[in-house]
Amino acid sequence: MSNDESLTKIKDFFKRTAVIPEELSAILTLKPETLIGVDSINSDKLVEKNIRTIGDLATLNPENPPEISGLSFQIFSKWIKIAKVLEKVIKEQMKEQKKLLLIGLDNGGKTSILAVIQDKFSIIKSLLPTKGVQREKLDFFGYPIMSWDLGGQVQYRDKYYFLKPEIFFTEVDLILYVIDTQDPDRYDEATEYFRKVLNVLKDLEEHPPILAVLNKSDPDIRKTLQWQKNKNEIISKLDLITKEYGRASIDYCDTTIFQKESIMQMFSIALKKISETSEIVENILEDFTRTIEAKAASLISMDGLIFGSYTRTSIDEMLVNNTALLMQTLSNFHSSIGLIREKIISLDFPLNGFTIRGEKLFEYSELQIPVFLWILSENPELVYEKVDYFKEQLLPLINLFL
Ligand SMILES: Nc1nc2c(ncn2[C@@H]2O[C@H](COP(=O)(O)OP(=O)(O)OP(=O)(O)O)[C@@H](O)[C@H]2O)c(=O)[nH]1
Ligand SMILES: [Mg+2]
Repeated sequence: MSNDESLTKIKDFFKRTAVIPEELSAILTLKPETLIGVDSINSDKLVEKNIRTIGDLATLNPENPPEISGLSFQIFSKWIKIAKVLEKVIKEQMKEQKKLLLIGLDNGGKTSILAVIQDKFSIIKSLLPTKGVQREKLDFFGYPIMSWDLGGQVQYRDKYYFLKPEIFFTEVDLILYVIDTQDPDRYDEATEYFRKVLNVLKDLEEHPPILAVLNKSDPDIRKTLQWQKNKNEIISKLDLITKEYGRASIDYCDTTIFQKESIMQMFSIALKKISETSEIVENILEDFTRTIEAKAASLISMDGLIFGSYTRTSIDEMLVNNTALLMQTLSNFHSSIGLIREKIISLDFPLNGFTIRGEKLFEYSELQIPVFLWILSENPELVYEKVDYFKEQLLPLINLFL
């Protein structure tokens, strides 16, 4: 992103009346009240605590901000997080690309997963084992990612990646460790390779987040008891090693190339791990959900990427996300037969006393993929009054990182 582009995107975080300096670093010296959502009364209270600028805000700990009467922890914490995001963008001028590493034994499905997220379904049947590392710029999500697909055949696993490990394992933003769940005979081999990867990361003092991808969780297989047993076995094996290396526990995701949505959900989790904004998006959704007295809110793109959700219970989370994904599939079908895409999609459950409602908020990436805000509410009318305000808060974050 160029200096000018950063500046344009950063401006979205500020009130229209604010005068934004051309010099990026000078933005940190602006008063907190220039930010959208910060009012001047609270801004005065901040000054009393010696928090005079956005730069000062960014030095605070969002988990433990100073007490300020009349200002909720949640809102104060959100301001601090936004100030930190701005500081990060300004100071680093944003790193151009995120580095995503796909590692695992040969035949696990790494290259196939990359094909699915790019809708290159037809190449899957003719894929050959990857020779060494294959780097590819992914331009879906509108989020610049360089994927490093590390071919898993033994000749590469044994030496190639580990002779000069700094080439492969430094400055990594996320590792996807891909496992073929249908091949329990190779679980031990997969576990040993995982240990090797953790070991080299430890030597290099690198701590990227890791997501274990339990691939080939095909719809029919997933229902069998044997597969459940196998899944538990591989999880406990990997957990043991993770503990051995003193790392925080890793996340697991079931995927199959036969259900693109399983791969999109895995990438939704991955995106949360590499994007500083997702936590703020969830904060804003939480704030929104409470204000409109709803049960759940979720931000989902038409291609099934969940940017963030806030729900009171896990049942509500399943309800809102699964309903939204199905309704979006329906909307895509309507669009494919030439109907104009509705801006608001709503489904009533009168016997259960709630409504699930989706509204198009933005489009992202060059492909202009619509992003919908989904609400699960007993009183959806309240949404109408508040949605513009929340849109105003979410838009700059979406523009900056997605
Ligand atoms: N049943 C099933 N087969 C899959 C799935 N994903 C990949 N495969 C198949 O597994 C085989 C290996 O897939 P690849 O994507 O080439 O595996 P890879 O991990 O890239 O292998 P290397 O490049 O050697 O490291 C192919 O025949 C794929 O069609 C899946 O979810 N389910
Ligand atoms: Mg491959």
